[in-house]
Amino acid sequence: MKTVSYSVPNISCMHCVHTIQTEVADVKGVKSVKADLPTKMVEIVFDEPANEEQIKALLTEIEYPVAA
Ligand SMILES: [Cu+2]
Repeated sequence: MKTVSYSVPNISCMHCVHTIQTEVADVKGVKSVKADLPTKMVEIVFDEPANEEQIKALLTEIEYPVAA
């Protein structure tokens, strides 16, 4: 099990938070997703077969790219 924390600058309202949580939770292997509006951070707990590359690619695809 792995926990990652990403800065996602595009988070601007509760709708963003909801979209991110719903989309990332659908990835196989993801255990929990917590997006936070005030800090614009997303904390994700996952296990195989999920991986960071895949999660970051998904966030980019839904227009919430992780800050470099
Ligand atoms: Cu929003």
